Amino acid sequence: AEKQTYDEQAFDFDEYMISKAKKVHKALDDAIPIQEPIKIHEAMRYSLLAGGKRVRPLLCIAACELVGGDENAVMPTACAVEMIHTMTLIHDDLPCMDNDDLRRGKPTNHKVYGEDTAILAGDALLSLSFEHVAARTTGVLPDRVLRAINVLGNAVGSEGLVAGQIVDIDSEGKQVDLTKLEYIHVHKTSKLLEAAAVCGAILGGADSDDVERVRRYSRCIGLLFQVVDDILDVTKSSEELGKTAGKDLVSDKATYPKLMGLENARKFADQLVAQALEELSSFDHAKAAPLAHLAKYIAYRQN
Ligand code: GRG
Repeated sequence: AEKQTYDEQAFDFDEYMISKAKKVHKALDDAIPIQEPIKIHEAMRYSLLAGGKRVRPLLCIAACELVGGDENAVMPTACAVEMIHTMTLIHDDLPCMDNDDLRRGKPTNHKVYGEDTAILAGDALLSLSFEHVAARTTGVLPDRVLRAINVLGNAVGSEGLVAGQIVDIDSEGKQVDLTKLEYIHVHKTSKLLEAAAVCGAILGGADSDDVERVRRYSRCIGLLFQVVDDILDVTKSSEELGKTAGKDLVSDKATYPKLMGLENARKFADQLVAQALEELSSFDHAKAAPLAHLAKYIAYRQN
């Protein structure tokens, strides 16, 4: 019953998201000045400042504030997770990966700057992300900064995003069951969302129990993100086609609706929201409001 009360709370989630996103945008803009060599800095800025929902920085900041920390303490890390996210998108769009021409409504990085520069822009963003946390974090015990860098490195590498991507690539054209689908999503999507929130909690001064609660919350959010994405793909394309079977029900790609049916996928999403809210239940209600609303925003978004 407690988790139902968030709706009634006087908390303006849209206002919260917009104001935080603006601050993050400004901090990202400041993090990469246009300097020599101009081409690489422009390419980095092109994708980083192209828009996007800024869900990861928001998670990082909200988790920090949840445990009583200050926004300024996590801003460099909030920027770092968006730099990492952006570099994975740049590399994911390359001809040797997904070969996409459009991202965030604009031509992809390699379409504008060429493949060579796009690869380097991704590399430079990844490197800068760690440098930025190490160099710019202030007002936090060094031990906590080290722990945050550890969490970030783990989320990106061969136990994180890279693991998800390689298993995804290797599954192409093969039968993918629910266990494998979940493995891919947990690594490609949840790991970085999880790292964003966990780093926010660590830098905000959380004890280990609270860090684990935030970790479990964000793991639900990551899966939720994917389940809802899969559901929207089906419902959107069936609207477009005016038919019951959507694009992803007929394509080769494994999705939740395909493997468990649309109704069960919706039930799974509902369970994940409930679980996410449950993890927040021991925190101060007002401080948990942004994360509670974020869970619902991800669950009930229409596109
Ligand atoms: C780390 C060197 C290195 C490589 C990464 C390419 C790759 C290996 C991994 C791919 C990871 C990937 C593209 C995962 C999908 C993540 C995802 C859910 C993207 C969509 O995120 P949104 O909706 O996007 O938050 P916006 O544009 O709003 O930021």
